[in-house]
Amino acid sequence: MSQNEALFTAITKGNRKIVEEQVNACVAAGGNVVELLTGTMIPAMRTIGERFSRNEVYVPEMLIAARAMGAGLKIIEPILAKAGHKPLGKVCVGTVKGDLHDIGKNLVAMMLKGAGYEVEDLGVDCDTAKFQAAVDRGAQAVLCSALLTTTMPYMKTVTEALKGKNVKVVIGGAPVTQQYANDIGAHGYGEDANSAVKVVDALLAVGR
Ligand code: B12
Repeated sequence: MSQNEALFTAITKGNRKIVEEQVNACVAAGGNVVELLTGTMIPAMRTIGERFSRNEVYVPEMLIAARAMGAGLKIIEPILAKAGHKPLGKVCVGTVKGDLHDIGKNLVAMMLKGAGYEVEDLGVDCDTAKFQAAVDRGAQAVLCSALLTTTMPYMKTVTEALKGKNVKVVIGGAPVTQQYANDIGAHGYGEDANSAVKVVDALLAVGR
């Protein structure tokens, strides 16, 4: 998979204008936006995380990189979402309590919309009451995201609060593993936004 160097650098440097220009140029040329996302944009965010770990950049740099990434995602979102069909099912997505990371969660929401689900985005810092209310509004699957090892345990709280309800709990995020999902009794785990769709398809018995 080839990498768009200009876009990669623009995300890592938090240059929103160039990110928008590069993504728009790809769209205008009829390029593959999924490839742009997985081959360039997500690796750029991973690189920023590695630099943060090495103390080469700090929170403000992470934040401007995230904003630049968000601007690019905004352009891609309507292209990924196929409008005008009957939803395959209703799901909700949220980042758990105490956690403000939303890029991965937004991607998961985007991919599920694109795959034909009705998606309620609950935002960040979601407590169990928020997830429960979405289930009461008809969500058949709850997708929880966590990026911090300190907020990950809240997924157990959510899973336990929803036990006995007619809903599937799927978890994901950088520190989360299949083993952790098994340990806390979640119904599913996905390592990325594509696998989120596959896991939800399987749990809700949606055939493609
Ligand atoms: C950008 C960023 C920020 C931004 C977030 C902006 C935003 N709007 O999201 C800001 C600057 C606010 C931030 C703040 C903090 N951050 Co931060 N951040 C990151 C960074 C660099 C990138 C995260 C990201 O967007 N990745 C790109 C997306 C696409 O990947 P992703 O989120 O993993 O999502 C993918 C998969 O995980 C999966 N997925 C995600 N969710 C779900 C859910 C389901 C259901 C499924 C199936 C799949 C799935 O699919 C996604 C797409 O493929 C990471 C580094 C990293 N490597 O993750 C650190 C990182 C997560 N942050 C970290 C830290 C420490 C913090 C702070 C505590 C820093 C501080 N001292 O203040 C605060 C905490 C704030 C809070 N309460 O949440 C640490 C966490 C360490 C740990 N082990 O807990 C990391 C790992 C950096 C590091 N290397 O140390 N951060």
